[in-house]
Amino acid sequence: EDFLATVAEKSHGAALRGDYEHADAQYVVQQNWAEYSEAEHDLWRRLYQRQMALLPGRACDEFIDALHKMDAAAGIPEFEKTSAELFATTGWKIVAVPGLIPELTFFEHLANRRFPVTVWLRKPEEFNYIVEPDVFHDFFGHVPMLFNPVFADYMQRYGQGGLKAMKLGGLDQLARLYWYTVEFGLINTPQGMRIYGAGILSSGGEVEYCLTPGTTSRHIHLQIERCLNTLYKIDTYQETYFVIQNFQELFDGTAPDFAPYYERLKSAEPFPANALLPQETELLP
Ligand code: HBI
Ligand code: FE
Repeated sequence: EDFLATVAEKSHGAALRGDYEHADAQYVVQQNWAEYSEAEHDLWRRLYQRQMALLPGRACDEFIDALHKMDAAAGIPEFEKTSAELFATTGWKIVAVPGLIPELTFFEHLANRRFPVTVWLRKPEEFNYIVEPDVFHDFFGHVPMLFNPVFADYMQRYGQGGLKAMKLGGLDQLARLYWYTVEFGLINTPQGMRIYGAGILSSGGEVEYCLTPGTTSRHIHLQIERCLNTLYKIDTYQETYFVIQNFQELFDGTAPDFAPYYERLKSAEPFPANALLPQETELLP
């Protein structure tokens, strides 16, 4: 609801930043890597270094291992290079986009194993917080996880589900699943709870916050229908983190037909972002 509304507004707003007039029918543009300034490459390096000082021991191994294989430390990467490696690994490609694109186009890309990566980089004054995904959020936050075969399959299935949700009026619900998994998801591992959500992996403060015990935020095991019915906040740390045991659980959770979920939920009052239901127990980060 509010996030989706702002996506629409932001898509318009981003048009002011993005170069939509050179986009094709699927909003794909050239990255024009040679046009990035040295100052932008330097900002990228500072963002990268900040994250790499925080993520070891907090990001899941799948993210760290993939990132080490991508040479993304030296400056804003050339999408083509990583796209070829990604395609050879999980059949996904990177497509360059001017910024936020319409839901339908976004889902169509995911359903065809294409991940849209924004071409512009935030301004230095947006170092700590950005309202629209930029190249650092999309490339650093999202692309490494697409090297994991099971997560890659989940992302494609999410795209297919999005196309279906648009026909069934389930967009609001499905956006919550994206938000609480792809953007802000946590995963349990034998070494403890770890981060796989791009929104956290590409941010500063939330990396430590989400794994700090004793905060007011909930950590509960992901239950798909409950997640589809849980509101989220777009401009504060999350009040609930949904935790999975493994990526297979995500993939399996999206196997069933969601139509009955949408049917039940469209007349239901969504849970507030900080809800804890009677049968739920809090997991300790
Ligand atoms: N466009 N480029 C881009 N990146 C996104 O993450 C994105 C989008 N458009 C819509 C959107 N996300 C959300 O509405 C998803 O929940 C579909
Ligand atoms: Fe994102």
